[in-house]
Amino acid sequence: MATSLEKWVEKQAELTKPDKIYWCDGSEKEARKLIEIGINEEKINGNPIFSKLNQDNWPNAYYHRSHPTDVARTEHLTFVCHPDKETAGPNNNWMDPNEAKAKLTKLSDGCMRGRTMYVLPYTMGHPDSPYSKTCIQLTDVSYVAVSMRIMTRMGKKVIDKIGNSENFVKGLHSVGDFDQNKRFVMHFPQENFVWSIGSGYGGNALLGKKCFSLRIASYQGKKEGWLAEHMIIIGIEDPQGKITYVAAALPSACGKTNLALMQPSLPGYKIWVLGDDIAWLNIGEDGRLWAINPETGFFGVAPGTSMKTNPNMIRTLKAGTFFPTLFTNTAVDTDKIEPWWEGLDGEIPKNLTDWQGNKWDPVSGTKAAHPNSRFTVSITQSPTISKEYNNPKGVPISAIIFGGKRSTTVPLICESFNWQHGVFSGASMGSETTAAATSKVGVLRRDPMAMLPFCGYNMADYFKHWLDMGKRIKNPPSIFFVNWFRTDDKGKFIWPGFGENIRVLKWLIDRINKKISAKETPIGLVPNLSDLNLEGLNIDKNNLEKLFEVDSQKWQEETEDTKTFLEQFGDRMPKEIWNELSALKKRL
Ligand code: SAT
Ligand code: MN
Repeated sequence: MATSLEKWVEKQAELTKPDKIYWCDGSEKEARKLIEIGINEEKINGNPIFSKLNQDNWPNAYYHRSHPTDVARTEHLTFVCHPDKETAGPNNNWMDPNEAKAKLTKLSDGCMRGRTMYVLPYTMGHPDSPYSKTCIQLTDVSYVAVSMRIMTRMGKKVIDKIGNSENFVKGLHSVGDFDQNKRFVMHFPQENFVWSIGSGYGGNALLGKKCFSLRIASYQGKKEGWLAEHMIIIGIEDPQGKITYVAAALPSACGKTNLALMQPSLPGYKIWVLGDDIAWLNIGEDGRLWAINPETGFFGVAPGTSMKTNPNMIRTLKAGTFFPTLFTNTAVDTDKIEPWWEGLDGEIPKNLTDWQGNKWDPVSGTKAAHPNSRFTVSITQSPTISKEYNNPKGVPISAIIFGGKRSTTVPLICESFNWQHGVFSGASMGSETTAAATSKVGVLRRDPMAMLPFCGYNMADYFKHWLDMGKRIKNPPSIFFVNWFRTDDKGKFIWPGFGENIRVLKWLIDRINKKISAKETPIGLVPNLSDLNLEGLNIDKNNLEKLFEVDSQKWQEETEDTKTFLEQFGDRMPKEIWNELSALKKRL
């Protein structure tokens, strides 16, 4: 007798009509075979899916060039299909589930013809974790199968675990014919189901990532009493060897990965990485908040990554284990057959092919690597992986950091007065947009908790859930706000960032440990300059003050913008959030 899982796969195959169905076992041998298939058989736009890079300098590394229209998340084609529109909220595109399915059924009819359907069994989270989830994704491209094997815990055991139950998260993915007009990423939270067609790009196609671990999982968390967040997880070790665990939310392409792999500039400090993108936060038996990273890899932005900005990431990329390392839409040095991107160390190679496969002309003014070109690499290759990484329980979180990319207004760091105030600060956070999504870059948008594109339900209910969680956590973490991106009169970043950010984290740890006081401002607590270790930095006094300046006029404008944003949610917005806004206005 076929299991529920087998029946489900069969049913999807009847619709999509692949030539073959291949059940992945997650083995190393299989990954090699999939890469071979990507090199020799499958094609995108007439090009092979993978090509081999220089194995001496970049061990086990492969190059992938996407369809030229398929380079980032497509938020306008991403839908959350609750039965009613209000549950999806103004923060999501909504379509009636039946209508969405009818639409996708039509588009999917025969979409895998001539291709192989790969069945990917995986868990998000350690299989022994009480917080992990069991999942199946179907896909018709080796690139996605290999990427999922890096990013998740994939293996045959998952199939045994599912047995004949229906209790697994389902993902159906096909690249279709890459037609943007037939591209959709549809979520069905009531059914734990994601259906994606027309794109092979990470956030649209690796369905365990944003689609499940944030959009669907955030809704599960709301029902089950936990949080799925767009956060890194790190352990900060001080010179005495004490490790403080912190989770931090920043919008896509705002330096999360750099923070997660930071090589601190202050002697004696170390940063241990547990995750660079997603955290699942549960309340432990001890009344503290515990975090696990559901993923097992980094899908990071390549441009700007170098031995100067993120040495630990370069080491990770070059570590070469049995996991392949993928580079997508970077440029390629055609002499050395190596990946290249703007900001990489060393001289610009003489002969480069750009991300679209054309010979690159340095005076053309174009970028050789796509600004959202990416690497996919196993976290296990990181020299700074935390010893707690595989702990099924996760790690206890002492602080939550929210951050955005703001050239003005927002100070380098600011501590919230309490949980409710912190939730309000997170809810009102704004950030300048980046190349991680296909929209205009550099405009300010409100991006609460860096979750605007990823919250799978009405954000008013989400804020309420955060407030409720706060009441249930006996020892809630302190909440902080950071902004590495404030600029001077000439438009240059004031704060050096990267490894120097440890100075900001040190202040945060000193605050948690109640070692120092702080200066009260209308928006929260900022450092007394004397408590910050600024030794060896060369920032002029004016600019230094600017880093912590809270300009009343600018903040009044900020509250107006926040008010307009929050008003979209109407009566559903918890009154605590409005109370915090009024209190802030009064303090200003
Ligand atoms: O959405 S992705 O996972 O592809 C990357 C990001 O935007 O954070
Ligand atoms: Mn992200």
